Amino acid sequence: MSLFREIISGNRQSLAQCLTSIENEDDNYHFLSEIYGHTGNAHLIGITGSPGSGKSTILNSLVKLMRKNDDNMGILAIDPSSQFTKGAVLGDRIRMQDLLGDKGVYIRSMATRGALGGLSNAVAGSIDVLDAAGFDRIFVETSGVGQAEIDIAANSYTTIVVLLPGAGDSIQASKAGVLEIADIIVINKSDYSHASLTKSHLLEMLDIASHSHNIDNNSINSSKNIWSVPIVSTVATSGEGVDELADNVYSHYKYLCDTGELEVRRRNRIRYIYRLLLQKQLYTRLENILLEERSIQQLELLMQGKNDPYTAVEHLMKWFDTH
Ligand SMILES: Nc1nc2c(ncn2[C@@H]2O[C@H](COP(=O)(O)OP(=O)(O)OP(=O)(O)O)[C@@H](O)[C@H]2O)c(=O)[nH]1
Ligand SMILES: [Mg+2]
Repeated sequence: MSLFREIISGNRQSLAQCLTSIENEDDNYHFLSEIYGHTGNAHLIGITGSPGSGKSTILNSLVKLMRKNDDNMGILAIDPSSQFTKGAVLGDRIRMQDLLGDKGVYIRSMATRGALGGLSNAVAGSIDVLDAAGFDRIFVETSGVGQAEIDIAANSYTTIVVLLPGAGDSIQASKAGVLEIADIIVINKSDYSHASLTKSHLLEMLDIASHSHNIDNNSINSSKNIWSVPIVSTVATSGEGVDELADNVYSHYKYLCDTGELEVRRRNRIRYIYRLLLQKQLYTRLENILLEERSIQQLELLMQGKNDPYTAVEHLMKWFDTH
């Protein structure tokens, strides 16, 4: 049986093999294009937040709870910080121990690669493979750092942002624009003090944000089309509040379906992947251009002070446009 057929029929070993090949950035465009026709059915859910905020522990309780509906769950735990992250990867597995024996749950950790856009491409491709493999809900966990956050929002239909009690975290989140990508906010470790203060602080900030948003767009939205971002307090280690989080995940999906927003987000994701792939191809082409005789000549002229970089690049681009 082909690898494609085996994945579609639920073979976990083939699935793992395929995800490894994506992570290694092997040339698998042909395979991914074959898979693509079988995607588009899963609910894609991103969970982001600062390192150690409790994302994996939340997923452990949340997925266990949501499994009661018999949905198959895929979890991709992304570590954007380094290539040498076996510690963090192991940490994720330990936190999600309750799920390890469940045949309806598949957990995969993924570390970053050096090449530009490597991780972004790998995340998008892996999600598609899990989708084609028939998982009903796919969770993508990543620590909120720069590009990883953008990737998670672009790849998800529902984005959960995890914050910690204490004003610092919420202020930082608002500055970094994290609140803009949140569909659901979780204040985890609510067993620590300041949890309720953080919640009221966040509510205030969300209120200001939604007002300025409405003024900016001069929009008259009917209230049923507006999703007001819920703030859920949790203690992931005991499972407290996780049922409320699960309810919100279901409600958000219903909202997406009922309002047509799901289609909007699906299209946005397609646009994002299209751009990502094109970017990667053009980047490879750029690397080749730099090795071309004409480019080396231009560089040599620059080094000798016989030209300036602006004219050199213009000259080169004109040459490539006509060749
Ligand atoms: N007190 C308390 N501890 C918690 C809670 N949730 C998680 N923890 C602990 O916080 C630590 C980090 O939890 P993780 O679930 O690994 O956090 P994470 O966000 O997945 O971490 P990274 O994947 O490394 O970014 C662990 O020691 C958890 O046991 C909580 O609600 N209360
Ligand atoms: Mg984790």
